[in-house]
Amino acid sequence: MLLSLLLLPLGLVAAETGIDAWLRYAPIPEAHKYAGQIPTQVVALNSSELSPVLTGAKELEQGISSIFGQSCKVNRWHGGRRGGAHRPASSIVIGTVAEYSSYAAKDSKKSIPKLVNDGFYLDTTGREVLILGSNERGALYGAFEYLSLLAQGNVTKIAYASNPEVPIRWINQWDNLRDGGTHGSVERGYGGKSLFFWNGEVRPDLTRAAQYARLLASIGINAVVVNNVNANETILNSTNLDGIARIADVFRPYGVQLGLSLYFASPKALGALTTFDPLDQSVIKWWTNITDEIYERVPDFAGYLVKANSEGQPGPLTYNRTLAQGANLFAKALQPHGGVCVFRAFVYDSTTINETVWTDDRANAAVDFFDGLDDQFMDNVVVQIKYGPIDFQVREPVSPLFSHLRQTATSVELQITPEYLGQNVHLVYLAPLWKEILDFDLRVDRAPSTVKSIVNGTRFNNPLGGFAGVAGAGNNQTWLGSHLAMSNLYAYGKLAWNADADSVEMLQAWTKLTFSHDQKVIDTITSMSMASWPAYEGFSGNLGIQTLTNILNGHYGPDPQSQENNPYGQWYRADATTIGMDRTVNNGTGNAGQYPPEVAAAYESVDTTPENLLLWFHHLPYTHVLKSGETIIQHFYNAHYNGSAVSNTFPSQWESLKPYIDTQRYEEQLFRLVYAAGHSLVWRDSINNYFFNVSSIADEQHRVLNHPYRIEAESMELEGYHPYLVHPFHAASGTYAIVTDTNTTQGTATALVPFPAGKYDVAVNYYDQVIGNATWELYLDDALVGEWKGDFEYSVGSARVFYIDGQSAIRKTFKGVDVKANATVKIVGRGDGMEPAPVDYISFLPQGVVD
Ligand code: GCV
Repeated sequence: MLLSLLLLPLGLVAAETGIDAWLRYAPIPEAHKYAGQIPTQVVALNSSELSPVLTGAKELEQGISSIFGQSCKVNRWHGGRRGGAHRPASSIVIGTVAEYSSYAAKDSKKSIPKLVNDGFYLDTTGREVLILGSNERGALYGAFEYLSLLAQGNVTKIAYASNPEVPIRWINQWDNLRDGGTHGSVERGYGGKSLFFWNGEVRPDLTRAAQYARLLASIGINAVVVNNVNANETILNSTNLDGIARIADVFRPYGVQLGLSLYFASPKALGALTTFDPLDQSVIKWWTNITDEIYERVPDFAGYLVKANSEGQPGPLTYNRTLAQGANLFAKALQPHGGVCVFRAFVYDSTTINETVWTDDRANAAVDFFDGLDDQFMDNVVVQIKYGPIDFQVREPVSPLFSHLRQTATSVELQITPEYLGQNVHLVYLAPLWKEILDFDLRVDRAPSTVKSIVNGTRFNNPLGGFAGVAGAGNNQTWLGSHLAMSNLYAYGKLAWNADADSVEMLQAWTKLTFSHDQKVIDTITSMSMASWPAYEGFSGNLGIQTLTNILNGHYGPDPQSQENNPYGQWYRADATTIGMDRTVNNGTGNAGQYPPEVAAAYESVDTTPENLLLWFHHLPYTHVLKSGETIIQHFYNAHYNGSAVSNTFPSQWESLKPYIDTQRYEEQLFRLVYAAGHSLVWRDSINNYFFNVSSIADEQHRVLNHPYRIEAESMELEGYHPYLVHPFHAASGTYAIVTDTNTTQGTATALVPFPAGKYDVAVNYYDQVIGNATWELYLDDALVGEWKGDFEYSVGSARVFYIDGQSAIRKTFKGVDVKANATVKIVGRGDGMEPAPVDYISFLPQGVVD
């Protein structure tokens, strides 16, 4: 053992899959130095097999042995008071405060600070380490906290109580019962198939579900809603209710409760009633019965999550009932059992708004729908509000609804799975975005009213509020699809526990636990992660204009035009001279007026609106001058260049960590970062070309539409390939790509390289659609430089893309290629499936040039 401990600092890079996330309990550097300071046994004050206390004790045993190479066996306490003198030194005592009271001798009993539900007390100052929860779950949280400190090499003597910010610290999984359809197994999930469901039923093997519960418990999550808010009534059939009970069983030892999303029309769709009117007696009875049945199977069932009258879902408005009447239908059925009805505020009608009506605005929907209902919700209803008024965009103001619901408990819905932020192929660390939302002061009644003070209940005295995180975890080994993205899940849990937690501190603790204690690793991952949201905002959508992505399918690559002229309401109203939504009261949609007066006044005026939200609230000429002195259009151009330049530093930053990170995780992450760097250029060019086309205003720095190192594929000599006009036009350099004459034949594109001899990074921009594996070969003077396949869809979980567009556009780079004078470059493409081996251009980039 000693030998292996001594070797550890040198050889910590064995392959890892990522499945252990931050719970790797990796041996810490120089673990032997801690010998004598680490307890050698755990006393579990609750020995019932399913108790989270026992789970915590076992976790301590496993963790300590793994971190320190030292045994720390669990002893189960079976009652009887233990005197101080007889207690073995060097032990950890874990249990609830009540259990500790029976256990400890009067003379040695510590006084425990006040704990709220799920809180814990951790004390390492005495002869025993005490981990005491206000309840069993709290004790487990304390065990994870202690282990996290140890795994970070922190053995300082500490004694403190830790209480959660909010009672509702939930994860929402948008898991479908079946794979397939437009959204696959996990809607907006990029980490594989559902952990819970397969083929319409609950999976027989729930091992991964249990592992997920463990991961979530370690960051203080206390419930998971396991199925998609776009729910299916069959979740409530008796086979699935039995299955649901099995999921709850594997969650229980981790203190994680189970919740379900409901399909509002289930009484009709499943129960064969003729109505689902929430005031109809037969409907009320139906929901009461089904709820009772659930509680028979799952006595600690958390409650329901309801999406109603939104995006085609039925709801109370279908029967002219109010949203409150809809929510209360479920709340009443849940109330006798202590369950909660979480009712989503994401209610909007995409059939009635029209961009040509200047005052129409989807951002107004939540307040319009919920106004007047504040005093009508039952006490066990929580209204769950997406952080911004539209839909998880790269930047949005806080939803004004937080300031309207004063008598109703609210929770903030954050999206861990970054649907609009690069889908875990791009790196985007979200904690800074979430913190801006949580810390935003709505100034209700001209008094401090941060979002966190509203959802934690202190501002309006609503004790039942909280956080919902849409996670999208799946069954691949990385959980979310990307190793670095796991910092978002970690930070979400930490913020739900303590909304004041610091973005960098969370990130660095996570890095130590997930990768390494080495300062170089910590500094590099901090630098990349903290730069990632601004970089993504830079190349995806600036000044509050939203993520300019394809909103009609995918939500992934650039496609600004898809946001305009349709009833989804993610408009930015660009014309040849002006851009932005006028949301002022004076002249626009009135949305600014939905905020309390001080905030409304700030948003009403161009001068006082924060510039990162300028075009969210104002419609302005492209030539409007910002505080920086740039015009709006020049700011767009610059931000897109700067953001993509930052993204292009990530691969080399990550490469500098090669000696410190195991091969598998290193390679998998590098693959994503390299791809994302190339895709950031697709974003940059696409959006810049689009706005140049709309505004006809040239880039002062002459970069837009000026790419001196490119050879456009359509300008090459083609055989078996022909030019193809890409839609949208700005998703191709020069608007054209080339495609093979049929989807299964070969094409060749040849050109003379018009650059001097030298060393170049040769980049080929091509398109990889989901169905088919086209192949490409790149030759210089008939010598093969490299070959590759269109199989990207198997290695990333981002949206499935059928088209040749900004979502399927991708870059393959060969670094440091020696190019002779007057060389000939040739691409040979072979179509397959839907893929006609499309190519956009080839770049010959002198060393250090990014384009
Ligand atoms: C689950 C957006 C997403 C949908 C999601 C919806 C919601 O529109 O694109 O996938 O549906 O929000 O939050 O209900």
